[in-house]
Amino acid sequence: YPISKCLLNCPESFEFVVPDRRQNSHKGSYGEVSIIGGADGMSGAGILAARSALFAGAGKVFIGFVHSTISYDAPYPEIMCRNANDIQYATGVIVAGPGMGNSQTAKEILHRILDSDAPLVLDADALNLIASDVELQIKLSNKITAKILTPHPLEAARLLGVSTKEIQSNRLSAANQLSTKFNAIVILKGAGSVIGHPDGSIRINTSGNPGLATGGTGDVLAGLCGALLAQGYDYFHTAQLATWLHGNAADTLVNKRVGPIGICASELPVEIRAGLNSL
Ligand code: NPW
Ligand code: AMP
Ligand code: MG
Repeated sequence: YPISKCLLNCPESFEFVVPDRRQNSHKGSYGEVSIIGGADGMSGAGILAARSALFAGAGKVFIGFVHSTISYDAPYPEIMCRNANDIQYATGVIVAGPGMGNSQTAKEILHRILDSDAPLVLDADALNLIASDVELQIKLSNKITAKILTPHPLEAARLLGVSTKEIQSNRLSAANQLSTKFNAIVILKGAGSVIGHPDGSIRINTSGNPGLATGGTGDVLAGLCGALLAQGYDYFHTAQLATWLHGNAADTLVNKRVGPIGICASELPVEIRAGLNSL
């Protein structure tokens, strides 16, 4: 299969249409996203993901904070903040992991999430918890709703029980192994993110730059995936569009000389929104 067919290098390479916002629509038409994460000391990760989901057009955005010591007052007035134990796991898309930590509470919440029927985006500590718990791995593999996993190379290494070096030496194979193992779409992040489909299809993203090598950018990608899934995109299309838009946002910032040095994760959602509205 020619590798050129796998390259995501411009919106024209998408094999799907990005629909317009419908005239006769309302917030219920664009889905709900709940970000589960933001444990003590990492509330920023949850907030970055939630803000990203908001800027990417989700109808309603919640954060379920995993610990209770921070204020539940919204850091952005549009975002609804709860304790993770009080989130309704039956409605909307769940994005679990950004800043979730590896506490026993986090693990119990992840069990509840994997027992629910919610479409899932799993990132960061949700993946680390799964890597260390066989029961969670079985639940994830058996879950039949849409699943997108967004590991960076070390998270992928933990999930496959190998070294980061082994992941990086054959990224296509690693993405493929993970998507087969968990019957999920996998976005193996890093320069040239690789997207694997359980049927063996692969896409390689060409947007993005080393300005993205800074804390919180992955959390923004996870929230973006959640927003697109909530708006009805198929899970493979969600992964492709999100990965491309995320890298394209960083490229736009470089073109404006806001980077590559010093790009901040919180600057990406505005550019992601511009990218989405221009498609
Ligand atoms: P090294 O250094 O090369 O050995 P961790 P985390 C590797 C939250 N955050 N290519 C690399 O390893 C997250 O959401 C909170 C090769 C790197 O040091 C998580 O919940 C923030 N290697 C939690 O923190 C903002 C690569 O992985 C190591 C690689 C921990 O997540 C920050 C890091 O992995 C953060 O998002 C690549 N492309 N990429 C907040 N504001 O609240 C990564 N690695 O140890 O799992 O830590 O990713 O920071
Ligand atoms: P995380 O490590 O979870 O914060 O995710 C980092 C995000 O930045 C992922 O989307 C990576 O693909 C992206 N990224 C990191 N480094 C680079 C790079 N050198 N070139 C392009 N994208 C990168
Ligand atoms: Mg991350």
